Amino acid sequence: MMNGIFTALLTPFNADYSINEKSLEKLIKYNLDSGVHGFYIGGSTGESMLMSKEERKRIFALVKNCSGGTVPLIAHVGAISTDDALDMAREAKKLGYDAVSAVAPFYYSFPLEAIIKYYTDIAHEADLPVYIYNFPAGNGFGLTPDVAEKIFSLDTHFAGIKHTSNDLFAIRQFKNRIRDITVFNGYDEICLAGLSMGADGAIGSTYNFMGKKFVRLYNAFCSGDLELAEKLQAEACRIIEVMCRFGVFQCEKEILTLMGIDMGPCRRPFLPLDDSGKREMKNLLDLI
Ligand code: MN9
Repeated sequence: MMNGIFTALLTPFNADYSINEKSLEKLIKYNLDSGVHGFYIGGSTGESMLMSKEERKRIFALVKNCSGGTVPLIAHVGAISTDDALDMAREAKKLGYDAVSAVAPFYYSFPLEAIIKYYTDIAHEADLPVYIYNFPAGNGFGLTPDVAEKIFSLDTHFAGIKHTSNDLFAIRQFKNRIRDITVFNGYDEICLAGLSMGADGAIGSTYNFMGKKFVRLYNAFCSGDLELAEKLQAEACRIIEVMCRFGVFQCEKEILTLMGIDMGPCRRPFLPLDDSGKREMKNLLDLI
């Protein structure tokens, strides 16, 4: 079973928006040195919805090659099309990934039965543990404990949920009602709250540059040092609050660039970080 702090890996781009493979390697190395317990590849943070299927598969291969096999890797294969998701899931399996994850199909407001079938198709095809990516604010589908229970009863590959939602009660419900489930907290600003409601770990974007802080927080929580865990969460929240004002991914890329890993821009239609955002990120550096 997986647990701990997983970095939802950013995708560095060159100025022309192509994938910056050198920086990706550096970013992975930096995160491994920070002590993170695993990687979540090609999710929202990785700008996967702004990438072609071929690029997403390329990222899976690059990360697999440079992560050295020391930590578990979860490939996000979620797509609006089941066929695309299955194609990426097959690739993840072929590359030796430890698990796949998928956001629910979106845009057409698919009926629940269609969404359930999408997930069981992925579970069947990937033949790997499957983590449902619950991101109601992003794709309009909220995974309730009832629906989760139903999906998990349909195929033994279902292993867990990446819960990117402020509904903390749901974490406890998933844990109480589904045997052996692994729940990852999804919003870094409530990481400690998620852990205290039973989450086994956390997957997040700010761990790209704050991995060390959150690994300390996780260890403090596990060893019962709540005072330290709270202090670290408060520090992180001060940073995340500023980033939310300017655009989280743009800010993360700016911070890492300032730290020496050239991350480039976010893909359009994300707007570039303006000058006041850049100044604020410089000011935040000392707090990291
Ligand atoms: O992967 C991320 N979720 C999204 C998790 O970006 C949708 C989080 O790490 C957030 O970026 C972060 C800031 O809100 O908590």
